[in-house]
Amino acid sequence: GPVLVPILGDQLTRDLAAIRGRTKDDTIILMMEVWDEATYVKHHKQKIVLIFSAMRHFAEELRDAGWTVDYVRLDDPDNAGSFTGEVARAIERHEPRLLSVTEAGEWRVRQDMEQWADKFACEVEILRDDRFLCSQAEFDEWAEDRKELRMEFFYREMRRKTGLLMDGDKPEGGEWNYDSANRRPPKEGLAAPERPRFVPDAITQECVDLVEKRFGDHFGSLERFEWPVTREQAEEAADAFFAERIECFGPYQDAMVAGEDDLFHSMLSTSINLGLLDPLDLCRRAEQAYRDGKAPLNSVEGFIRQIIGWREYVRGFYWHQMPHLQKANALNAQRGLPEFYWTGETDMACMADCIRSTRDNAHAHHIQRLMVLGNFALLAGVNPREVQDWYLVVYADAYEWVELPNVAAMILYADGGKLASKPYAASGNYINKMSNYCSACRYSVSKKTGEDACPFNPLYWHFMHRHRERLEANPRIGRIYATWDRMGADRQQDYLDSAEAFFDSLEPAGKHWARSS
Ligand code: FAD
Ligand code: DLZ
Ligand code: SF4
Repeated sequence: GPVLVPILGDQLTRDLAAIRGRTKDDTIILMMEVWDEATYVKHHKQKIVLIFSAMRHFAEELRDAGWTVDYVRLDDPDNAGSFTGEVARAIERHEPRLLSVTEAGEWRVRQDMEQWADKFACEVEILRDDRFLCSQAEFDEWAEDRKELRMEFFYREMRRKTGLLMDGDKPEGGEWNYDSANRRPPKEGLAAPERPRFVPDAITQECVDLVEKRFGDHFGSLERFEWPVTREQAEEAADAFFAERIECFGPYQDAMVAGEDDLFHSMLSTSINLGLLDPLDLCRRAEQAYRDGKAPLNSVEGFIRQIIGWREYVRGFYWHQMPHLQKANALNAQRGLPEFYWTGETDMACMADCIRSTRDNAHAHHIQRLMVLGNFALLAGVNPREVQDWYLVVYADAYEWVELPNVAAMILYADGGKLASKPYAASGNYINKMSNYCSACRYSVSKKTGEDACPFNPLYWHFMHRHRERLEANPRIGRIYATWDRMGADRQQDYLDSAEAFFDSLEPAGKHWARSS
């Protein structure tokens, strides 16, 4: 029999390990739209359209290149609904001599995959996903004996390994990290060049109709669907980023402007995660822009750090910390996720804008995810499982391997500080400095307590107060308690009362948006 090669929805490249060594006349590629994947959380509608459309387009790409593709659609009457069920059916159809698959990105799917050798009569091989620079073994070795797993040190290893922005054995320009140059607040009227937007073709439109019909009760808007769904479109999006936006990427990386949903970000995460773009190739292009004098070092280093630093690091961290990372709750946060994360109905102008962008685009940029939406969940003490589900549902680029470390460890400190040296807690001041949100908000960012005070202000102190025992010993935080102690009991009580009053006004999510009951 032939070799059967299942390709998962986020493995859409002909460079994939399981495709690379195969011959066309001896291989059947299997692609499966399955109910379990579309509903293990109730993904944003755009996320499902994106993945189905990109899968269907990739199947065409493969067929055009002469491969045999067995493509199972969601509404095929015999669809078994799961990867394992569909692989079993395909084995009956094709009687392969070998099942060759590239390891799944997520724990949940890899657990299933590891059963396949026992379940199926044919031989099974699981290949390493070498779209990532750093293998699990390499990460585990790096992490061994380290108490703290700081990205910065991992990142330097990756710079050396790839030779990106290296000047011999020294970092280009003398520093490894130019983050301090990447915190410019938005100036009045800051706006970025329009990025390319991709009009749905017939294949995408069919997916839109399918999702409206089958997943109509999922979160999110389908009014504008503009994501790249093919390799050519993704390349066009990358070209536009390198031509028009990378120059300002660095300085305005942490800036937020109401209604400006992309600013100078690359908007390439969906394409990278699907396999439409190669991350190392993008880094090389960024370096070239610097060498050609088209982009400053701080922009290029920042971009490269996000990819060979953060992206590789969180993936290593995920596998290193699974499965317990899913349940981690070091700060014992128990509050339900407020309803407004789903509806956007809140008077906090910053939260409302970030949630609107999330609903309209299945996207928000990094600092919105971190310092607005994430910071609020941290300060309010929202249960990590509910926050994890939300992030996994709402972003088109969300897969558990990248979402979970960012949510549990980066924003919520639920891992107790393995990833971050301190919680990313901030009061309204930070958001005011880095955005134009506060001028249009019904709350006053300069008011510290009382009804009109920016909720981030009392929430910040409530958080610091309730976690004093754990945080006081941390040298990067401890001195904050000197400020708190100097306030005196009345002022402290005002803060705590204001925070409690705000908590009382929160409505927990009513209907179960993230998971089917
Ligand atoms: P850019 O700002 O242009 O950055 C370039 C690339 O760097 C991104 O495309 C991405 O591949 C990579 N990158 C940047 N930051 C990170 C990071 N912290 N972790 C991993 N990769 C990074 N990214 C996802 O791809 N999927 C997620 O589910 C996801 N969830 C997140 C949840 C939280 C709470 C936070 C704080 C961040 C999350 N991120 C996630 C990281 C980051 O916010 C997105 O990658 C980024 O906003 C994507 O937009 P962009 O392509 O314009 O990124
Ligand atoms: C996210 C997703 C969705 C919504 N649907 C599918 C699908 O029907 N078929 C598929 O192959 N992949 C899908 N995916 C992506 C998978 O969840 C992702 O490839 C794995 O979880 C990675 O471990
Ligand atoms: Fe957000 Fe507070 Fe500013 Fe309002 S005042 S936009 S709640 S930071």
